[in-house]
Amino acid sequence: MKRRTMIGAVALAFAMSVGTAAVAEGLPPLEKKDRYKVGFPQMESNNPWRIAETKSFQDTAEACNWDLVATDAAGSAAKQVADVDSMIAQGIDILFLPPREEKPLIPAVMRAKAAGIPTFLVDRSVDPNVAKAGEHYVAFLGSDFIDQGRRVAEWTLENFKGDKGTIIQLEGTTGSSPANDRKKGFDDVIAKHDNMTIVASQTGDFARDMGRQVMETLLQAHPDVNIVYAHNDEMAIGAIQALELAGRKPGDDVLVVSIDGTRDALQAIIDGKMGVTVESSPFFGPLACEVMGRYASGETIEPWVKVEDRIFTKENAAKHVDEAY
Ligand code: GZL
Repeated sequence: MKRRTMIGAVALAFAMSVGTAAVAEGLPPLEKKDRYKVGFPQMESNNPWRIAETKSFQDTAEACNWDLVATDAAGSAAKQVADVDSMIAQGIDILFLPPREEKPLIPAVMRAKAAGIPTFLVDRSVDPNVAKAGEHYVAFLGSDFIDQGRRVAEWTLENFKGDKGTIIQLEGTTGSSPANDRKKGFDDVIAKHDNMTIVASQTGDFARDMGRQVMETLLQAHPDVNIVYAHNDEMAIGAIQALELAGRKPGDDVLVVSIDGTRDALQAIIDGKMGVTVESSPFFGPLACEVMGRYASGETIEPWVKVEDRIFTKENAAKHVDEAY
């Protein structure tokens, strides 16, 4: 650790002396070398999206000369913090962190920086009022979750056939940046339309079975629901199961709309049970490799390396279902 901190300080002094912008003020540099010890502390593996993301890092490791240290926090932010601290102690060269929730991982991000380890946040971010890209971590690699929520709402407004929309919202993991922002993006658009009402909004923790259970409960309280907005496809599939168990016909008397682009969601769209899913790609391995290479070459990385998302509907789901995860 001491050696690494000293290298960091020397590298920073060199960069400042020759006037290059090799690293933004205070960020640990990444020296160029043949192989890197890369930390990837995954938050959980309870859904196809998470599994696809982890596989993307594993599949990239050899091509990018990584000795990958990957862990699984099984849905616990506290365990994810412990996993980060363990990786710091192991002397990783770089950290790619998908923070499960916006706040609990911030101290670990600070400890990585103090240890001279550059951090990139992938797929979720941290509270921007506390930790900032370019200062505490290098950059966030991920989608625009507000825009995803906005696009789902706009598609819903264009394609809902009824006069009055009665909406149930299934939120993602409480305190996570995708849940916060997908809610904001959707709610802000819906609020502008008097004929659309969100009658309930509750977390299903991005999980299929919890999504099903929450939908069963909310359906009892709101039998007049005719739109279900799920923050991810797993909860949307769970909601479809709950609706069918209750004798409803998703796609006919309830419009189900979602985000991610999983294989099961594309199949549900093909089967007429889901209306739309806005893509949120889990394939971060190659992007992490490319951005890491730029950083090691001394480039200043933009604070948000934004991933562009497609939209899947009955017009194109069949074309893409075979490539889906
Ligand atoms: C989005 C990611 C979300 C997915 C969910 O980048 O954080 O977490 O949308 C996953 O499926 O659980």
